[in-house]
Amino acid sequence: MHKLDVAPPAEPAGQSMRKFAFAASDPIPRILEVLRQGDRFVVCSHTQPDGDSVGSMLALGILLEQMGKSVDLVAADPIPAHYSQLPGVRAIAKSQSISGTYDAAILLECDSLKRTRLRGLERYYQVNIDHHISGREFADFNWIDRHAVSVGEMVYRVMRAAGGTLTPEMASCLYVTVLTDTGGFCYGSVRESTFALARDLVRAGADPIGIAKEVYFSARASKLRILGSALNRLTCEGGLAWLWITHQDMIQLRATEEDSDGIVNFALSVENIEAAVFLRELPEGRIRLSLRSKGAVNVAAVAEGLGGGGHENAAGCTLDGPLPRALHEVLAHLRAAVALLPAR
Ligand SMILES: [Mn+2]
Repeated sequence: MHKLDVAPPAEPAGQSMRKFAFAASDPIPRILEVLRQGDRFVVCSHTQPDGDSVGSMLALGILLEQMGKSVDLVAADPIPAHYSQLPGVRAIAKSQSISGTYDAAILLECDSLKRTRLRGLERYYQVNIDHHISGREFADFNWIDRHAVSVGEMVYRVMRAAGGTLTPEMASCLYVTVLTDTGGFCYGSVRESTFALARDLVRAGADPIGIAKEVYFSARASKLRILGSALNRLTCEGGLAWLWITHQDMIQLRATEEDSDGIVNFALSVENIEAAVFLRELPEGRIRLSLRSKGAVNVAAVAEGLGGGGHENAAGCTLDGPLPRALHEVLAHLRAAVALLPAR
């Protein structure tokens, strides 16, 4: 992979050099036209990258290299530890801005340029590849497939259409996208074709056991201890579940912010719960809230009402402390949202 800012000196830096002309109207042939017509690409995804963002960036990077293109992979945040063993992961540059010369910027699983927290992207021809319900057509070219289990599945389809080679490295990266975005083949858009895809990836060299071990069975002990603190406080009432950790807990258990990722999902996993909230006291005393719902409650609307945002089923916001006050405030909003649901 090329390093950032290695633009050829003959051309002005920091802009897209090409205009793309399309013969096809289907998204995959059009994406292929962009990839074939361009020479230099930058591939980005969202902040706090997850398995789909990391895996799909890496797989698309491998495909572009197979096509003889130059590609930079850039993320604004560090790659979480459980994806650090993925092939080629060190090629992902951590940066806050993009300034090289590229024919196009390819944005994976983002609903806006802002979602990347990378400055400078507006100068480039933008390709948006996403599979979220909340996906938005913000780019020059948009391909949103809400039935795809992961953006990795979409990259896989591009790879097949391009006549690329499914190497063991690419297969491993794509397998991670499918595994994590379906919660281990449990949810999302899982269907028969998902298993056909997984089979193809395993046949090409992805190691399902090794990958599952990295992703699900390599947690730091501090992650489980902080989870334990939160679970001890789990409270369920009227379709809502909530739990929290204090800054003091974080210090005592030597837990990191990454250790607290995903705690909210345990609250949501309780039977008869419609929505869950996890509160984490920040060092400066403000409170970070993660909201989740199983579908009926629009937690994005709740978060927006509190100055935050997100997706219908996964959202967040930051409130002033102290913690009991923030809890009281979010519960008032959530109870109002649950009260609007049809009787169960
Ligand atoms: Mn995804």
